[in-house]
Amino acid sequence: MVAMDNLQMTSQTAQFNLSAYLLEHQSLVEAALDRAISVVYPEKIYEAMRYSLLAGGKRLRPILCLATCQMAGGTLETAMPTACALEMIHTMSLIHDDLPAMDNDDYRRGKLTNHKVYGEDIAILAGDGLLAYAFEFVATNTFNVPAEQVLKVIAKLGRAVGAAGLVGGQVVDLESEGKTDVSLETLNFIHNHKTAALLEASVVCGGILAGMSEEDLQRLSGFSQNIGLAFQIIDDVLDITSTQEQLGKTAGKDLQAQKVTYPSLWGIEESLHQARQLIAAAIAQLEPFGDKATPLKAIAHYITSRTH
Ligand code: GRG
Repeated sequence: MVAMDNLQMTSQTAQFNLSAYLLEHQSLVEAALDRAISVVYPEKIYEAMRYSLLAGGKRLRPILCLATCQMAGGTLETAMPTACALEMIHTMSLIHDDLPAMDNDDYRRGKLTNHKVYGEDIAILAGDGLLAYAFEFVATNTFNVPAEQVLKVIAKLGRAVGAAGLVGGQVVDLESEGKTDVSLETLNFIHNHKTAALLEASVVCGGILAGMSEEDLQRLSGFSQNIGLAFQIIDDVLDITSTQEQLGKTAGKDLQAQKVTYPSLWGIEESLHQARQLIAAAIAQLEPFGDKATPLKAIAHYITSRTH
């Protein structure tokens, strides 16, 4: 188990009931995702899309989007379509990542992976269907926001997903497979793109929807890039220290594949130290937002104390 983050928390953050906040927002997101996709002809593809989308997960990306929009004075309703789209994009990336041509995993979120249930052909198409629908969903379901801001959100999501984001990170990850001399710079490139890019888009899109200034969006971008990298460092540590039951996916995969990870470069203690430093730097970016930033600060602390 990862040691509890020992950063000094403000009394406001310490009093905040993060568990209740996460549960409440998770259940709103679950309901919105359930409503977003219904099963029509050809049923098989909609069932495959829903199978992975509704398989649980922490819903961290949608919650970050909702929390940021609320911090900036926006409503949950304004941000919910984008929050759902973020989860659709994240889920499709997991479906494709688990395919035999990529990570070849049998379990995800405690269930058989999409291709194990529906076959590789349908799993690829379920990912494609979720990706396309994510953009359609933002464009057709976001109300009471100027079209220019919705366009900015769509552009931000597109950049986070494509070769400048997740896809680019995955390519360098694939190229690094089997190599033992992967540099810290390359490892940072992989995770800034594979993991941090979508977390950054989650936070920044919440701010865009609420009409935040460019200066504030820059702060949020700094905050989320730092929490993104910290999240991945902890992910690497958990791969070593947790069980399959805790993770909901195969544990110890990185060690088995002799993959270069943060703990393989730094060791576990130093990895935890680096993650805490990134969280401290992230939280410093939120200071101008005062107490309104309490949920985002608490989520940042949670990243280093989570066990799955
Ligand atoms: C995006 C077009 C497109 C294609 C996919 C396969 C691929 C390209 C990218 C891989 C992206 C990937 C799997 C990154 C890992 C991100 C990560 C840390 C996942 C785990 O996130 P959690 O812990 O998972 O938030 P839950 O299940 O809780 O949602």
